[in-house]
Amino acid sequence: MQHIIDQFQLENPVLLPEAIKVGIINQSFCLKAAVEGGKSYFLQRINHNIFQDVEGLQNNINRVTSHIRQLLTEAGEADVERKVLRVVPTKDGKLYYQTPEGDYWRIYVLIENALSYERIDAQSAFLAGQAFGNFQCQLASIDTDTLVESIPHFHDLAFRIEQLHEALDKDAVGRKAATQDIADFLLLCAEEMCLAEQLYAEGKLAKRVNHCDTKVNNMLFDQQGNPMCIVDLDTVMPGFVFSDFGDFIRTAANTGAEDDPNLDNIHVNMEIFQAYAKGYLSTATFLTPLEISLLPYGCTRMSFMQAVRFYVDYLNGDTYYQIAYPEHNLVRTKAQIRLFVEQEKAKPQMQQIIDSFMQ
Ligand code: GN1
Ligand code: MG
Repeated sequence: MQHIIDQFQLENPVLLPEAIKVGIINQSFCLKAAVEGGKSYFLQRINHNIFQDVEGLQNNINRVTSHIRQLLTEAGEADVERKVLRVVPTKDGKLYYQTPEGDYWRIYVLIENALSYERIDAQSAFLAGQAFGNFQCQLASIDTDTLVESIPHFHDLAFRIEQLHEALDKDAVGRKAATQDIADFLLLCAEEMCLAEQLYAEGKLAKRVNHCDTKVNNMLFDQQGNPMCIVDLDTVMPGFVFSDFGDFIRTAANTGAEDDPNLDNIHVNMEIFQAYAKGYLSTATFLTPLEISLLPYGCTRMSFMQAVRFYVDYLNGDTYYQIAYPEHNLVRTKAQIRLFVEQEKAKPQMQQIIDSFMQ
């Protein structure tokens, strides 16, 4: 791995890479500074089966981080380097390194003394809502033509339903028969959940630049508990605002785990929902009344889409997500379906909360 590290413009020597577990797509390592007071780095092998246009992906990230850095600098922010990621170029000025074997690697400067959470309380959810609303405002001034879809049709639910039909038709590893009830349920809800695609086709809904992976653990907090930096920018691309609102609620306002084998653990934490919505609506000033009124739909949409994606991967024989045990994607699917059902039940209450902030 030393050969890979040597390709990049690091400011100081680093210790041997330590594998760290973040996300379920890329492989990540920490490169701690080998000298007192030196910089540490975050090394990642990009999963290029999933991100097939690595050049476009890295250009997106560079575009977004440079843009945010400029806005923060203009606003006179202190400590800008802890508030936005910095991509480390290779010695020949590229944003990634491709090995002779065809693997892709990239390095960021590590943001030290940062905390990330799998679960947060209501006060942090409020601050996180403000921070994500603000992030979307910052991205609003990026010309969407300068970004590529790093994964084509990533949060296009109609496309995900097509993938479901294909996976069912193929039944690549013979998992369909035993899970037919799941397929039936997902297909039954599909049309209603594609409301955003329908409104977009009718010209009623706009696309905006979104993060598209606003899981609670993709926000770094400082030691005082204030949101500092939004990370994991692989999927920043144009989409519906529901992606970012919904994915945060999907992960932060679930009393169970994303892959909880005990479905009874899974409920909507309304306190977190309320706090996040309040924070988000205070900074996401660009939202139209239609977008605001559909935020509860945005939550059910994202849990539903995640259920479809996990189930498709299960049917396809686990080719996309890293799994920890053979039935992991099925367990994930069932947990996301339960969350979706719980959110459907909580929708009227969610709507009331949103309405109360808009009066
Ligand atoms: C993947 O690897 P990670 O945790 O950043 C996925 C997200 C899913 C998430 C589910 C590129 O994100 O869309 O919501 O798993 N990212 C991609 O945990 O597919
Ligand atoms: Mg991600």
